Amino acid sequence: MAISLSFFPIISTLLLVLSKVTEAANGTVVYDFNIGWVTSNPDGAFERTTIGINGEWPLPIIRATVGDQVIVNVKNDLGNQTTTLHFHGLFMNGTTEMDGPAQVSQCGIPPGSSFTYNFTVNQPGTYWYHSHDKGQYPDGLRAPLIITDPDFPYADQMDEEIVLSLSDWYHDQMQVWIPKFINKANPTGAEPVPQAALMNDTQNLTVPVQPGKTYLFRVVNIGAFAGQYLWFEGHNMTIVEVDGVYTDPAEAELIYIAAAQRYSFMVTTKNETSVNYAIVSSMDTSLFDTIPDGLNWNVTGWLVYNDTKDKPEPALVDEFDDFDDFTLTPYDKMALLPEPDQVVSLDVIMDNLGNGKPYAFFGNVTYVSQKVPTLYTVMSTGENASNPTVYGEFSHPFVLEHNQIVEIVVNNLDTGKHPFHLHGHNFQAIARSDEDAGVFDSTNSTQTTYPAIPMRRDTFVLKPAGYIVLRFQADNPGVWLFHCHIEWHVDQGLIATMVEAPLELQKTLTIPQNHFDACAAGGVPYTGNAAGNTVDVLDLSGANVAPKPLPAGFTPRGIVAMTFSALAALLGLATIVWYGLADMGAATMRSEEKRIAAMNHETTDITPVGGSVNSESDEARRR
Ligand SMILES: *[C@@H]1O[C@H](CO)[C@@H](O)[C@H](O)[C@H]1NC(C)=O
Ligand SMILES: *[C@@H]1O[C@H](CO)[C@@H](O)[C@H](O)[C@H]1NC(C)=O
Ligand SMILES: *[C@@H]1O[C@H](CO)[C@@H](O)[C@H](O)[C@H]1NC(C)=O
Ligand SMILES: *[C@@H]1O[C@H](CO)[C@@H](O)[C@H](O)[C@H]1NC(C)=O
Ligand SMILES: *[C@@H]1O[C@H](CO)[C@@H](O)[C@H](O)[C@H]1NC(C)=O
Ligand SMILES: *[C@@H]1O[C@H](CO)[C@@H](O)[C@H](O)[C@H]1NC(C)=O
Ligand SMILES: *[C@@H]1O[C@H](CO)[C@@H](O)[C@H](O)[C@H]1NC(C)=O
Ligand SMILES: *[C@@H]1O[C@H](CO)[C@@H](O)[C@H](O)[C@H]1NC(C)=O
Ligand SMILES: *[C@@H]1O[C@H](CO)[C@@H](O)[C@H](O)[C@H]1NC(C)=O
Ligand SMILES: *[C@@H]1O[C@H](CO)[C@@H](O)[C@H](O)[C@H]1NC(C)=O
Ligand SMILES: *[C@@H]1O[C@H](CO)[C@@H](O)[C@H](O)[C@H]1NC(C)=O
Ligand SMILES: *[C@@H]1O[C@H](CO)[C@@H](O)[C@H](O)[C@H]1NC(C)=O
Ligand SMILES: [Cu+2]
Repeated sequence: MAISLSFFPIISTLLLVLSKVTEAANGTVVYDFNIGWVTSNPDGAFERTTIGINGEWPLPIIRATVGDQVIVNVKNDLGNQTTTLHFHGLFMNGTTEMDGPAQVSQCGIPPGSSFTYNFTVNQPGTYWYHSHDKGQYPDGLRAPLIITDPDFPYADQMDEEIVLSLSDWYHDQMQVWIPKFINKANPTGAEPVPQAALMNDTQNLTVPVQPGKTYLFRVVNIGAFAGQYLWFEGHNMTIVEVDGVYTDPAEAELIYIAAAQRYSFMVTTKNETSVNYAIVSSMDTSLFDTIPDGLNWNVTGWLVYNDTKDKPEPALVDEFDDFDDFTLTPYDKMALLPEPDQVVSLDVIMDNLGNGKPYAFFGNVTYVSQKVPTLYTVMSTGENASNPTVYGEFSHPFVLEHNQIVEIVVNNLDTGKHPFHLHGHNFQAIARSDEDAGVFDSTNSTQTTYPAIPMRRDTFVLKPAGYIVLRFQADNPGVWLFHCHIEWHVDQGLIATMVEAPLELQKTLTIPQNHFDACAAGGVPYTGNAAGNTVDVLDLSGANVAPKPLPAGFTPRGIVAMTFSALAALLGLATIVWYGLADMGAATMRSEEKRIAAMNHETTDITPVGGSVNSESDEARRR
């Protein structure tokens, strides 16, 4: 894989020429990104159209030093899709308008338009940037972002730094997948299974190492869906950072890195160079409803001590005994936050709506993007900005008061794992149940006995049919999403919106003109409530809403799944591979849809798979 050399940032150090005092001279790092289509073939199996930057893919790593001003000038050259960039894990403290999610803190940048991200980085460590629009980043628009720390506490224990990304990889574009996935023909919501796993956007990666040295690996899972088990044969890892939070050193043989998570760890090489060692990353197949024939869910690389020697095949691992991140201790020893002022309790539910398509819900609400970006609603609704109503029911808003202690409880009523991510903050992860523990019981003292020094990060895995409890302080006025970082589940609506200190924001924030220009160029309103009503902001008529649910009493997913199994059995299919259904013939689809229509008391509306099945709200939800 060619790695582009054409992206060296223009680093202009602001020399304090006029002053004889040598204050910290912080730099400005400028990146000019033309985002456009290129082709790539990272798994060597299929060349596909991919989103590149300045004509290249893999994408450049964004690098800066703590204290720097980072400016990313984006020009959208995609021609046929809007785009945005989110800088995952950066708090954007004081610059929530730079956070990136489309229809949340900005409008999607329309083709042909430009947009400037401008923010100061005060957090050291390992991050990444990615599109936060239309489920788009798995098409290639994702890469690491590294903030160097002159005061890195483990600097004296390491020799060299190595950035390593892990990813899943799909051969089709998201705009092809999403309508097939959120489709009546896929009632169980089986997520598309990736075609390959990648290490640094390639396979068979070689990592040249020297004996007797300690390398700091900064690993980022930039994938769309799959968590990855990672191990280095013959070497242990000493974890020192998770998601930008330094930790006390913790030794691990094998770690699990969910989509969007980051780990930094030190690996000390051996003193002799006669053998090379495999590095293996294995996609978590428990997330996949089916394992297609021929799928290799592993990707291998090597620590190469001597490139004239063999690169050995990795030994098989029977069971993954992965390190438990809940046991980590932050290096700064920040204590458990006090009892919460506000508790946000969210139940994860995967279910169908009346249109027969599969969605994801917090409680009874599946997220739908609103007509006006939520932040712009904050800025244009005056005192009503404290009233969640103005943001529209389907942005699933929670208004947080400035500096409140907030606790988020997430109960998993689904049987899959979900890596939950909060924008704008790290949270303390104060409880995580095992699989199948059921819902959190705040009256049970065993469950509410929290660590005195909880681990913190920005993306944390919720186990199947279990719960997590998170705490943070609302000390960062802004509009921040809380969502599962499996991109399919984002597309299905597994998102809530934290509107933090809106009245504070009105006092302090200025939205740059080029942000509004992007809205205007795309014909997107940028004042008023979620529905674009500027006169009566409590009147939400016309706001984007989810499709109607099935009538009460039905358990649609069960019925649909049953109907489907029966049909499948009739057709003599051994297994249901949903994306194969496109070829199953219209007759089958029709019976299933009639059944749903009957339940709905609606007229049958039969649309071929992959055809024009997107309702307006499906379109709206694809951010
Ligand atoms: C990596 O090596 C394996 C085994 O030789 C091969 O099947 C695969 O295509 C290689 N991948 C790339 C991207 O070259
Ligand atoms: C430079 O960055 C450091 C670290 O974030 C910060 O403490 C300091 O205030 C910054 N100095 C200036 C002049 O902005
Ligand atoms: C957008 O353009 C790219 C590059 O030509 C193409 O591969 C893709 O199919 C188009 N996508 C849509 C949704 O039109
Ligand atoms: C970036 O933001 C800083 C601080 O608000 C401002 O001084 C500077 O002019 C901005 N730069 C650009 C290119 O927008
Ligand atoms: C991964 O790619 C980046 C450039 O994109 C490079 O800096 C880094 O060294 C690579 N990592 C390894 C382990 O080769
Ligand atoms: C790795 O750690 C495990 C458990 O702590 C230990 O048994 C093993 O010997 C270590 N391996 C190496 C190569 O240091
Ligand atoms: C390598 O050699 C150094 C210096 O002799 C020694 O301190 C260290 O323990 C050795 N490391 C290993 C992995 O054997
Ligand atoms: C690498 O292996 C070759 C052949 O086995 C040997 O000649 C050479 O000295 C080795 N180099 C190192 C650095 O160990
Ligand atoms: C991937 O690696 C795991 C762990 O060693 C192994 O059990 C599995 O068989 C491998 N899968 C493939 C397709 O090689
Ligand atoms: C969700 O439940 C609440 C409380 O029962 C209700 O007010 C609201 O209308 C429901 N929303 C949806 C979308 O069903
Ligand atoms: C309290 O929680 C613990 C741990 O989940 C559980 O084992 C226990 O049964 C619960 N006690 C009650 C009274 O529910
Ligand atoms: C944001 O900045 C304010 C003021 O400097 C500070 O009190 C607060 O802790 C910061 N919050 C975060 C999440 O960085
Ligand atoms: Cu999820």
